[in-house]
Amino acid sequence: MEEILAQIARHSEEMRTLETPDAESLEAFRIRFLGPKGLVKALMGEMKNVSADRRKEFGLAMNAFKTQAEQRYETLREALSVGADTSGPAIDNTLPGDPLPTGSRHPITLMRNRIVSIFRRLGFAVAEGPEIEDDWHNFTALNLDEDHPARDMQDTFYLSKGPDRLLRTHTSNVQIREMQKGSLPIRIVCPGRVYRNETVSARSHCFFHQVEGLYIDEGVSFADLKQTLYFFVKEMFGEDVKIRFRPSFFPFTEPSAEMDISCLLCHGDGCAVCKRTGWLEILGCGMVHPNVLTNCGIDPDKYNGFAFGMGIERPAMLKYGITDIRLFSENDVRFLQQFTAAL
Ligand code: 2NL
Repeated sequence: MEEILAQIARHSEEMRTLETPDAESLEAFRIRFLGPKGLVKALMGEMKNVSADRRKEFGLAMNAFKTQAEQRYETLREALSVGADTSGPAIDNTLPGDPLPTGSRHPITLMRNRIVSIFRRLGFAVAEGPEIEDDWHNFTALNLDEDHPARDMQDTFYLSKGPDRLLRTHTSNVQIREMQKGSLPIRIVCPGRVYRNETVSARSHCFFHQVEGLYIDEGVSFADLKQTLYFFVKEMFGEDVKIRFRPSFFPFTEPSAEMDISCLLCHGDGCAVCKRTGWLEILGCGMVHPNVLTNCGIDPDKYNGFAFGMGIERPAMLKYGITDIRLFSENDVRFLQQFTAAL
């Protein structure tokens, strides 16, 4: 028994002083002390040679030895992993950094910016206004009578009735507000989101984007309107694109017209996109109705002007080959990351 206790004490001392500078010597420590053929197991096996009255004493000594071995092993193992790789710099400064993900502009934003920047070169300023509007600024001021179908709940999202609050159906409300300010002449474009109570499909959505334009001064002519829009189309779609005006009707303009451009895909030959007509309708326009000027406190005998309105989604779909309008508002990064133009 004394001999066994002396052995335990010797190995305990050996364990205390033993250093393991690398993974190999650490593993050797584990095998020597804690392995299946290690010292803890072997000395434990001496139990049978200990007399019954000293087994308790032996058991306590062996337990202490085993715990010491386990703790020492843990300490040595931690020291090794903390000090790991001290041979070279912990960080390789020569590696390239993690790339920062850069965003891309939304295709509607790209198209809006293109449209707006062309009109800015012609001296138009950008004006913005509320998306939640009262019925006077959205309808009444624009010469729509009380029973005009656009006012119907079927077509317009109402937030409240009496007083009426609604989601604007066009950005004309911004132009009405600019005219009410009374500072003339006015030359503005009004980009923004508008809402219509329509069934969502690949071709139409309950909200979309618009750019409207307004020019009010003395002696503005229909020729000014045509030349402004000619310039816009050439800048936007190229010199080769043909243009035509068709008479139309809007309550807020007189005379009114719709403007078509020759189909960008078939160049006028007729295809599925232009429904075999060779033409694409891109905007509505006209000379501002005198009633609208009067409603906004502008004297129609002194001033006149033109206005136009166009959607952004359709030209964006044409330009980028997008076939479903819902993609614009689904926020799928795989869709959004495809548009990398700078503008
Ligand atoms: C279309 C037609 C148009 C206007 C919008 C307008 C605004 C005021 C006065 C007169 Cl304040 N007119 N805007 C004029 C003609 C057509 O839009 O098809 N838009 C998508």
